[in-house]
Amino acid sequence: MQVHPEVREALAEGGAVVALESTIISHGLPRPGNLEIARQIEQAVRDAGAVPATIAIVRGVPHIGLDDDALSQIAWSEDTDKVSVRDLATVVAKGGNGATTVASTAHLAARAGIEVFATGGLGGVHREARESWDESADLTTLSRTRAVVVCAGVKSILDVGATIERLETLNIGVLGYRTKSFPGFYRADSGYALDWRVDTAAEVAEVMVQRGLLGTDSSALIVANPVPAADELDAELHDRTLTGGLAALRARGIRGKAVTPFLLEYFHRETAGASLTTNVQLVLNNARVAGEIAAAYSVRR
Ligand code: PSU
Ligand code: MN
Repeated sequence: MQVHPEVREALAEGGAVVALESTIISHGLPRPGNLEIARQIEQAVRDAGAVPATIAIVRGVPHIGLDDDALSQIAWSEDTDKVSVRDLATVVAKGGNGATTVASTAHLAARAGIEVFATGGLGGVHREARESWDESADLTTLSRTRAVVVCAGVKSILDVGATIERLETLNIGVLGYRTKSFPGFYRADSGYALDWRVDTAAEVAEVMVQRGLLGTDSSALIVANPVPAADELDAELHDRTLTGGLAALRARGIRGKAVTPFLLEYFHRETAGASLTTNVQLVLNNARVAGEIAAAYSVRR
């Protein structure tokens, strides 16, 4: 693994570091604007007082923290694969480029000693999973990976209720950040209630300390941070686009790791960019909160 000098220094001093995933950049946001958004996400982490570490495989080397060249490569190159945990060794062995999902980012971050991680939305249980068996490896990986993942819940393209049940089974804790409702990604409230609410980064840091003391930190903790009300996608537009996207998915017979990127792209196209604006704002918001949590936790240690 190649750890960026700035990240290595911060880790050595027990400073605040936030891991960022790269699939969201390569497969979740449209080119060419994705590069500038990736830079803004890193800046949001910095503004909150932490060092960003975007994670990706560049020419066969896992990178923890990317310089601008590597970030451009991941954002713009056509030959960057979406890489889950099971693909990591193969992409490295072949010397390829890989954008890491929540699962593989959390895995590499934990190996580098980074605990706090920001993303947009988690993968989860897909609708019709009873037939397709499509459940993201994000869930199983987070069940055995030490990480605090700040996200805006899961997209409504998934079976939200089933995903919440799986989080419970897999010992993945969920804290609502200033909410007692599980966020619905493009919408602030998915309609599902949460057991726990926290209101400050310091409160999350206290939970992190207690996880360590109690030995319950071998699985992940989700900090569910709703999109700000001003940035929500219109409810009616959301529902209409969701129905259309799921129908298009079925009609085209799309399967496996292509499902999530297909639906994201469908949303961006069909809402004429409105879902993209929501998506960018919620990621920036998550990056900021993750930075604040990492900063609060570094003070506690
Ligand atoms: N959710 C989003 N945007 C994304 C993803 C999820 O709102 O870009 C990406 C993340 O990298 C996540 C991955 O880990 O999709 C999940 O893919 P799958 O459903 O194939 O496991
Ligand atoms: Mn899947």
